[in-house]
Amino acid sequence: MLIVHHLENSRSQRVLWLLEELGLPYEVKRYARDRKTSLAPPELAAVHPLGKSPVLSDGNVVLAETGAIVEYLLDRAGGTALRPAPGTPERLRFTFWLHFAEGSAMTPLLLALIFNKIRNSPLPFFARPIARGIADRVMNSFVKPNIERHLAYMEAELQAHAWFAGAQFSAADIMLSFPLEGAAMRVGLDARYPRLGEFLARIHARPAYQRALERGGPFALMA
Ligand SMILES: N[C@@H](CCC(=O)N[C@@H](CS)C(=O)NCC(=O)O)C(=O)O
Repeated sequence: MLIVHHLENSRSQRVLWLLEELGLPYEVKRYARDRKTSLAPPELAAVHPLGKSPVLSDGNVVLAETGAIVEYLLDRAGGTALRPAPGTPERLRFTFWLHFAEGSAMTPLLLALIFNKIRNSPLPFFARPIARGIADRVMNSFVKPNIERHLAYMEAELQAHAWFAGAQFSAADIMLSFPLEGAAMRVGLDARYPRLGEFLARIHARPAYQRALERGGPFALMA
């Protein structure tokens, strides 16, 4: 039996969604974040030494890293429309976007989360302007420009293709949902990114996405 070790409000939501799209049976083991630090509880480190989510167990297999889990599940499902055929331009696009999601898109979004936290943390009054000044400078000079560069590229690609890999919905769209939901929450998807906003509306309307929310529990990303 496939078991998804699912941390609330986290990347593991994508694994539940993929499983619903594939129609594979699975169990969900839910974990709550620490209320103060938002970190994963120690029980997750008992499942996998990295102590992060998602983790997938399948008999003797214990696998971390969302992209690896996605590839594992696609292999396990056999022929599926969620991964384009090898040797096609769509397959190369699929591979690119699958890796881009965690390899590039998430980095500045994680930095935005950290610097927003620093900016809003309770500090002595004399330290507050210094902390805010540093946070704002890093956000404006490095973090936001990188997020905007990524969003502009994704927007342009969706102007040319219905989905990220091409004409068909694929697991690459599932991988990109998390950085795009994170960007919508942390920097907002303004009028420069109409296709990205529309992409989020389209994925949220998918029955499998809705079913995954029911299995995983409430889903709200940290600002
Ligand atoms: N690149 C990894 C990132 C894993 C990761 O950072 N997961 C977050 C959930 S969004 C986590 O477990 N955070 C809690 C913690 O670090 O304690 C993946 O895609 O699986």
